[in-house]
Amino acid sequence: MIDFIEELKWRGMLNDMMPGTEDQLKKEMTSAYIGFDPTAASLHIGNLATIMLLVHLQRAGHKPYALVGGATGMIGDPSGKSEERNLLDEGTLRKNQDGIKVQLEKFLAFDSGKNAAVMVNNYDWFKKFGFLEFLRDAGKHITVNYMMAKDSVKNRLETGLSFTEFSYQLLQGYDFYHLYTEHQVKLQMGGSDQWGNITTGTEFIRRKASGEAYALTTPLVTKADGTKFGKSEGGNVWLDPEMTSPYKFYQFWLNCSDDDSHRLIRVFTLLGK
Ligand code: 383
Repeated sequence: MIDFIEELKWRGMLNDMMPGTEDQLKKEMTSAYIGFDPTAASLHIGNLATIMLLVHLQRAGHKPYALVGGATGMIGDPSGKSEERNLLDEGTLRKNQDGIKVQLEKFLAFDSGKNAAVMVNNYDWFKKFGFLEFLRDAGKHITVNYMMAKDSVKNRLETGLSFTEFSYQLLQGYDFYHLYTEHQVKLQMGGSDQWGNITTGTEFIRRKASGEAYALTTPLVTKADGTKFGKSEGGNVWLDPEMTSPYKFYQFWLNCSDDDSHRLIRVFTLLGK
């Protein structure tokens, strides 16, 4: 059986993890999740880098959860974004959500017994949540001071950040709490841009459930010019062949520099040492 953390280390896929994460993974079959917001009709290769975390997790005998952000997609994560986003309409969100689901299904084994992958949608628990109830049950556990210390908020204090986007970390934090209490999910993973949101979740779990949960991030895949593979910036490499043609997709990998390809082969393929 492969060791998940060792595997990530030699592949250069480990950015940061909370103390105790490795012990938890050694102790028992652990359920871990990553969230994907339906902000576009397709996932891109930046998302794929983190899907690979779930793939390795499952190959190491643990249980992967893929969360589709039906609710969080309605709000918009300010992490790594320098400007307020436009809200997406319901139709677009639904279409995006369906597309992303189909893509995620291709990478994980959903019928492999005990550690079969599970797909969840946070709209399922948020649709029943009233505003007052949310303020009392969720908001009360996290201080504004704590929320303001996150990079996603700090970086926007000059340029502006709506109350809507400011609240985003509470939604993601609450998701982790929900999955922890309902599905025993003890680890949340993501790109390094997600560290702040993930740790709001572990904080929630500590305060609301007196529980211990863990965080692990992978380095963001960067473009040749050092910038992030975002979804709303131009030049994305999409997984959907209608959005990035197979020709362009192939050319993208072929055109990678030799220096980059060593790194990329370790992240995007299952080839061994
Ligand atoms: C929503 C609800 C959760 C947990 C996570 C989320 C989504 C998260 C987010 N993620 C990005 C996205 O959706 O915005 N707030 O595009 C990207 N991820 C992954 C990875 C990444 C991040 O889907 O770094 C790149 O792909 O974490 O930017 O309860």
